[in-house]
Order: sequence, then structure tokens, then C-alpha cells
Amino acid sequence: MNGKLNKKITITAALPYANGEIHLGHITSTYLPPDIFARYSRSKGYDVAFTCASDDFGTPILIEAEKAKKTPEEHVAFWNKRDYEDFTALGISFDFFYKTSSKENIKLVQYFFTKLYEKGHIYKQNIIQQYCEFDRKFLPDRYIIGTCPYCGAEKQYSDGCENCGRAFTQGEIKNPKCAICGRTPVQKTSLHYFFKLSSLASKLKNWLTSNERLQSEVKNYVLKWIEDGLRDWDITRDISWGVPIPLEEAKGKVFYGWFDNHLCYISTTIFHLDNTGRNGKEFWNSSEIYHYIGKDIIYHHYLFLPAMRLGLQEEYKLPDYIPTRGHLLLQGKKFSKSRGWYIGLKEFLAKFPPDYLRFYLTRITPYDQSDINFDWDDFDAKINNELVANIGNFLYRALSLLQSKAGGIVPEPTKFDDADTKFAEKIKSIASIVGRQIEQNELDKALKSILEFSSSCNEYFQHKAPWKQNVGNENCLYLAINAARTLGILLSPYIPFSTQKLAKQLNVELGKWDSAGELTIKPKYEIGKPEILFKKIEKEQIQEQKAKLKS
Ligand code: B3M
Ligand code: ZN
Repeated sequence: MNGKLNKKITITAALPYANGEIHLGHITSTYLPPDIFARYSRSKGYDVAFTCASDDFGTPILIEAEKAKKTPEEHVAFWNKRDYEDFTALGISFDFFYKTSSKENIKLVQYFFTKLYEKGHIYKQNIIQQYCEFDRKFLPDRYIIGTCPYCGAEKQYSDGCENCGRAFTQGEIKNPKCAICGRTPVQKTSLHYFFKLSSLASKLKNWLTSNERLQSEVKNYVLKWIEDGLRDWDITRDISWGVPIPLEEAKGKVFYGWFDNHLCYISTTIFHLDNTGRNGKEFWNSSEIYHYIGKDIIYHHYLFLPAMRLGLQEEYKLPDYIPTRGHLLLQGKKFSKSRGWYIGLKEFLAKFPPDYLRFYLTRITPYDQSDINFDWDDFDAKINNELVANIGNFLYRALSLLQSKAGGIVPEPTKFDDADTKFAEKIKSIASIVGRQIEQNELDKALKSILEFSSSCNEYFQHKAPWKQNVGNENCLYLAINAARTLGILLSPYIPFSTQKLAKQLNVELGKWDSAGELTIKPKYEIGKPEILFKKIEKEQIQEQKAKLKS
């Protein structure tokens, strides 16, 4: 058996906080690329585990739950369900969606802590903590707002700066204020645990420089942070909502969310695999591992995450890839829910088919960290000119002409002329070109290649003009219907809802990726009923959306 077919692939997408709805910004960098890759990998016959979970812990969740007069458990249960529904509506095909508050994750987090402590990567220290006497609370992370100690940006939370991207530790923030009541906090002593990130600096550097598969721009950025010196990392929080620190002396304290959340990639994947008849840990350690993220969480994924796995001597394998993409802008400006400059996923899907969003976002999202711009006019143009007029046009013509000229029955081909031969060659070679691009994470370029293939399908059809005659068009109808199946296979990772409909119209199972170059639809085969797959977007629909943003 071909060893490649048994390739194991673990794919994770950054965990959404169970604290609000999924919007288009999240989708672009974090959820759509891994879904396309997972669908492609399954079609290649690889053994895939594609998992995600809600990120349940942390102060923002506690604050929101308090505001909503709900328990944190109720609050996160609501968002876990809602997020999963929204993902499913977009066709994000997780094999399993779980939560950081699962007992499996809590167990793994406590195990990591215990091991790291034993191995001397963690030490304890009494430190001064901000405490609000008015609210009678310790004020970790988002309970404090202040000025970034590095770049001076104001109104930053105390665990990191949205302006310069640095994560920082308790007590570093300047001019701290209580986020609940705005008062200046007092200081109190508390016992905290620190992870010695600095002691793993050279191992981290080594891992980063030797891993050729990580994006080099991100790597250079992170190497510079290491050169500047890594600070030890406070992993303790004096709140009740989190993974409990498994020590008697630390009663009532929990871990910082970024200590536990990425371990949920491991706990969720292993739990899922064990439950589906495989050995989860063995799979994890022998698979190619991909963690998909947006560029705002580089620090956590290129430093905290590998450091913790390195600290356990790689008992759990480190990632091979951390595909990192940029932020999504909306009409050139930052998304902001509070300012109404925002599109929720659910809201979008109430107006347009999920495949339109999948197609458009993929078209505009490169494999790098540059910002991406969602623009309604560009959305309109790309859907109407590319999806509708290029791909949709060819598919509908291939099927409907077979219907009208040959009663829907695939004709027996005759001797190929030059154009037929060339076209058959294209059909044969396109899947490996596109596949290579997908495996290099160049999902946008791969989609471009598919569009070019579809253009050449249209050109071939135009050249042959099978509508003009009733005989002598056998080769064209035969090749075109097979090319439609090829297109269906190539597009299935990108626009799965539409390719499923196409399969129905063709009356076939589309088949695996590697069969895309074969002419499997044979003479005498009867196809189903052709229907228009993609509806044109009308100008009014776009106007309506733009007006919504302005109001
Ligand atoms: N929950 C979301 C974010 O910071 C955060 C990701 C966790 S991934 C382990 O964007
Ligand atoms: Zn206060």
C-alpha cells in the first residue's frame, strides 16, 4: 500500500472564546483555511483529525457572565452551542468540537503543570497583585485597564497590548484602573506560579530556526522577541473560573487561560481519536500537525505553546505548521462591533449562500500576514464575474447541452482532434497542480488555478460550439461532462455545498482527489437534471448591505 495514503494529519483552528458570536474576521484567517485543507486532505485519502473547541476560561468571560447575571457555566454552554451551529452553517467540517472546560482538558493541563513543576520549569513566588477594595476582588488581566509599558498605547488590558502585539505579565501595565468600577486598585500579596520561559529560550530558538515549514516572516518576528529577552510568565490567577491549580497550597487559584487553552488542541484531538477507535496519543505524535491562527496570537502560539511541549521533552509532538494569516478589514477599516462596523457570520449567512463567503474570502486571503479587505463591491464583482460567469456558466452549459443535444445521455466519443486532445490533457493534469498549491498552504493561488482551468473549459466549449449542430459534438459533450466532474472535485474543499448539488446533477459521486484527472463518466451514462448553481448578486443587495454599515 502507498505509504502516503496513510499519512496522518492533525488540524486545529484557534479556539473561539465562548463569549460572543463568530464574525467574518475570525473566519478568514482561522476557520476557513483549515477547513479547506481538511476537506482536501480527506479527499486525498489522508487520515485527518480536524478539531476545535470553545475557549471557556478567562476573565472576559467571567465579566460578561456577571453582567448577564448568569453563571460562567451557563454563559459558555450557550456560546459553545451557538458557535458550533454557526460554523456548521458555513460548512466548517470539524470532526469534533469540544471545550477547554472538559474534564479531559483539565486533566491534561494539571498533568502538564505537574510535569513542568517537577522538571524545574515552574517556580513559585509571592507577588503583589492589584486588588479592588470596592469590588473586593483581585484584578487579573481584563479586570485592569491601563497603558502599555512597551509602546505607550492607552486603554490596554493588563495581559497584552493590541497595538504592539506584546503579551505581558501581571504588574507590568502602567496606570492601572479597575475595569469594573474605574477606581485605582490597591496592592495585595498573593502566591503565584511562574513558567521559566527564559530557560527554554535556546531550545525555542533552535526549534524555530530548524523548522523550515514555519512562515519565515513570522519566525523572524518571534526570534527578535527571543533576542530581546523572554520574561518568566505568570500562569496563576486569583479567580474562581479556570482550571484549578492542583496543589493544596494553591487552593482557590486557577491557571491563566493561555496556559490551558492550547493544551485543549491536544486533549480534544486525543479524546476524539480514542473515541473513534484509534490511539489518540500515537496518532498525535505520528501525524503532521497544523495549528491555524490569526496574527494577533503569534506570541502565544510560537512561544508559550512550543515552550510547554519542549518542557515535557516533546511527550506531545510540536506543530509542523502554524499557518498564520492577517486581519480582515471591512471596507478598509478595522472591524468594530461597538461602532457597528461589523458583519456577524449568522447575519451574513441569512443573506448570502455560505459558498459565496467561502469563495470570496479565499480569493482575497493570501498565505501571509498582510491585512485583507472585505469590500462589498469587490465581493459583488468576484462572485458575479468568477463564480457565476466563469464556473457556473461552464457547468450549466456542459450539463444543459448534454441534456438538450443528447437527451442527458453521455455520447460515445469519436477520434479526438487537436483541441480535444489538449483539453483532455488539461483535465488530466490540473488536480496535481492545484493539490501541490494546497499542500503549500497557498489556498488562494490554488483557487486561481481552478479558475484558470474553468476558463479553459469555457474556451474549449466556445471553440467547439456544440449548440450549433446535432452530430459531431460527441467528443465535446463527453469531455465537458467529465471536466464538470473534475471541477467538482477540485472545488469541493472550497464550495462544498455547491459541489454536492453538482454531484446530484451529474448523478455521480464526485470521487477522490486523485481520480480528478480520469474520464470516469462513461458513454451511455445518464446524468440528472441540470440546474443553475449560482445566482447572480443584484446591485440592490449590495446597496442594502452598504447602507446597513453606514447607519
Ligand atoms: N481564545 C482567541 C483569540 O485570542 C483565543 C484563542 C485561543 S487558541 C488556543 O483570538
Ligand atoms: Zn473596582
